[in-house]
Amino acid sequence: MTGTVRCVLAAVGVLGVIGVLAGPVAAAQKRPPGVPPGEVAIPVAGKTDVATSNGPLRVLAPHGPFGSARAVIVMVSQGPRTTVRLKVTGVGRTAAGRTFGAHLHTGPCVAGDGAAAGPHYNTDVINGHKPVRVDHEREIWLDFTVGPSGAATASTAVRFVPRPGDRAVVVHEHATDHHGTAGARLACLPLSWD
Ligand SMILES: [Cu+2]
Repeated sequence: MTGTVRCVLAAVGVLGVIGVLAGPVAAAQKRPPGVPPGEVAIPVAGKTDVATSNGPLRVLAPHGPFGSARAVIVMVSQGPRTTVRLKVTGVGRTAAGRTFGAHLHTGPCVAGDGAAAGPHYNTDVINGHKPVRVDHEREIWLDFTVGPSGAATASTAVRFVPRPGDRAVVVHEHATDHHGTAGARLACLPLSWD
């Protein structure tokens, strides 16, 4: 399945989505909602906003290792906090051991058009706070290191809730440095919610 859904789920649904991310993508698509074995059930009061995306990475640059890669993103917002988890599979074996930068960007994920994704989603910029600071607390950074099987996971937690939109998680060629820079845009996955 390619695409993005946004929904409001009760606690069991949220845990189901997180459980999906915990397992292999192919198996997860067949797994019914619920808490899989080994998952810790965290009580959640009231409603929680969840945005998910699951599908092939869209290639932004030729010759990268993401031509056959897929990803799952789950973004859960509760009150003022947001947790995002990313799982990537099917990365080319030549990339094993490499770390790639990944961030939520403000614009959409358009194959072959890395510029369409726009800048990083930065809560200071979005809310007009100055001076703008660039770090993992004000942006959603999901750098990952590829394992020998071509899979990787990343997660982050921030104290803001990104505003709705058609956005992209962009994968870059290098790990993110302290300026928020990570090199060329190699691939992306769309993430939309409203
Ligand atoms: Cu980026």
